[in-house]
Amino acid sequence: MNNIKIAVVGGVEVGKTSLLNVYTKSEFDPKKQYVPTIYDSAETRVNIDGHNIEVNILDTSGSDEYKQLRPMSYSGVDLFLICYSVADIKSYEKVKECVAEVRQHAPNKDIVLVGTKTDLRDCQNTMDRLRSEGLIPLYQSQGESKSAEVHAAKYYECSSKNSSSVRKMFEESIRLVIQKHEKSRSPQKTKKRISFTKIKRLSLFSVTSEESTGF
Ligand SMILES: Nc1nc2c(ncn2[C@@H]2O[C@H](COP(=O)(O)OP(=O)(O)OP(=O)(O)O)[C@@H](O)[C@H]2O)c(=O)[nH]1
Ligand SMILES: [Mg+2]
Repeated sequence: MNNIKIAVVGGVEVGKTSLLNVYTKSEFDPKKQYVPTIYDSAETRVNIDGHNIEVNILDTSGSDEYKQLRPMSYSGVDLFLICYSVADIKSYEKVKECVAEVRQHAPNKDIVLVGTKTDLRDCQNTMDRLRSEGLIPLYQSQGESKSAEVHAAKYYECSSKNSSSVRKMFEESIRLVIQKHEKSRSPQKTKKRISFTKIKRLSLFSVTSEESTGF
């Protein structure tokens, strides 16, 4: 396996582009003006467990304006990172919708759920804003339960602002793709043959037992 394609999907402003920038360019500038994405991509080369792999990462728009356009880039994607911000309940509630969209176009591909902006749990302004709305940030247990609910392969939390866990999240996701690919290439024929023989033996047994009981 030489190439892997990953798509980053999720609500508006959850930090998808920032994840890409931190991972591929080690770049995060909190003063940089937010620019909504329509469609973008980035490449990087990694060596994981001895595999030298070119990773193509697709950056999608979180806006519903591009609902029709977004899935056009899903072809050939190996894994989807579905992102929500831990300081944005709406983006958390949108996860199911994002998963449904992805599953409709790529039903057999793995999904990894990513809780972004974890630094905001320690940000006084964010905490005050959430409190004024009668809210609190989303915690790890809520991410994990959402992950189980949507049958994601994994759940990760990270912060682009302090670079926490971004690399780990991408590398573990790439590892998932490699492992799935290797599993699909490993010989399953012996297993299948054994189970076929077993079925034959079982059906012979049922015929014999039916005959012996006189039916
Ligand atoms: N505090 C904090 N802010 C972040 C983090 N990641 C992104 N941001 C900020 O959140 C805003 C949106 O980030 P983007 O990465 O552009 O979000 P996006 O999901 O790509 O947005 P769309 O392209 O519109 O869907 C920007 O102002 C970023 O600086 C993070 O980890 N922590
Ligand atoms: Mg973006």
